[in-house]
Amino acid sequence: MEDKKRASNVETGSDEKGGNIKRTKLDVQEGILLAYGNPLLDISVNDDSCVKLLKKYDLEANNAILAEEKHVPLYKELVDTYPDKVEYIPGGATLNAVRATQWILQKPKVTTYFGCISHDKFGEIITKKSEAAGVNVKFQFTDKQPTGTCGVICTGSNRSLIANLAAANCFTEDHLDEPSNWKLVEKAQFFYTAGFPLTVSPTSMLRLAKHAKETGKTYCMNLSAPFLCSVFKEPMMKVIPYVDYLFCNESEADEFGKVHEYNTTDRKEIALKMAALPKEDASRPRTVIITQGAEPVIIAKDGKVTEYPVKLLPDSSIVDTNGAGDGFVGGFLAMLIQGKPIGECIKCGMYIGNIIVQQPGFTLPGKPDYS
Ligand code: 26A
Repeated sequence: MEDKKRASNVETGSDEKGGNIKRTKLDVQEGILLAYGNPLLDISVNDDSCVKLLKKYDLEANNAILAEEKHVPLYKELVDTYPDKVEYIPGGATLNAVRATQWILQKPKVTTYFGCISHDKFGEIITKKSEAAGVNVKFQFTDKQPTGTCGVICTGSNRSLIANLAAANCFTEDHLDEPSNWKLVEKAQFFYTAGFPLTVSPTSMLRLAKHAKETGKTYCMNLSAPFLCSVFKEPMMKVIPYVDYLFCNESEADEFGKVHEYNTTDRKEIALKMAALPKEDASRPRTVIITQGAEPVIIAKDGKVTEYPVKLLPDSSIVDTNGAGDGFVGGFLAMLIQGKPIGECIKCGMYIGNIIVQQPGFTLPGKPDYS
């Protein structure tokens, strides 16, 4: 289906205060965007003295990894060392993104979210906050593991993410087969998964991606972390042929370029090569979107590259960068699902990214002031 057709119910009415937002409220269809991810509760500390912990646990200042045995005591140590600074914030990259989409659109249940949690306190927090944000959460539940957590260590403008997936790791494809859930899949026109679920249920991603291709819908994915590009290269490369919009940040693009032996450090060239990777539905060329922090966003499509400069913030207004990329995706998708041109998708993505870096963790303040 063409983007234009999808957006045929979008009016171009008079520009009231909050223009685009007001129109969106009326027009964008419930359940249009369906996402699958790892629901996690972020246990976040923002303090420069955390560099000691980074060293102790052999962590990079700016990375996202799966927790290993050696990281198990980290979570308690974070809480014990910084009792007054630790914050519990709903996270999980995909869930963050759809919360951002909801925040911009201010209309309940435009997005549907699948993931696995447990019936426990952290699961309850994630559910309450996501529902309050307007996300139609359809969780799978397990009693084998507690709800997943993610240690977030913010030092300066860096963030180190150490995910203990626990219940999130128990997600199974059966959840899609549940008839009421599959109805939601059929209702959706757009799909989004971070790259992270590649470590959990790549077959679920592939199933959604194939459904999107067969029905002319749009599939969007994120590379999400450098380790996914190398360690999970095989499942990733099975999904990429179905991906219409591929998001990543600078470190993921660099790692992707290395793993695929692109023999260049020029990110525009990497973006072009990623866009030109084989595609199942070749009639709809892939768009690659590379965010680079304060550097311009790179877009590659159809053998062409465009750069979009970012509005720079003074260092003093940056609180922490955790979730900025997810916020960018959420804003981008909020416009994409309305059939808006790419420039508007990027503008809205940047708007949210800019707000997120000025907040602790993935927190969205009040209502958007976006037009
Ligand atoms: C499989 N891994 C490593 C992960 C994650 C993750 N979400 C899903 N799976 N590692 C970190 N995150 C989330 O990324 C957000 C920031 O982009 C964190 O929960 C954090 O909210």
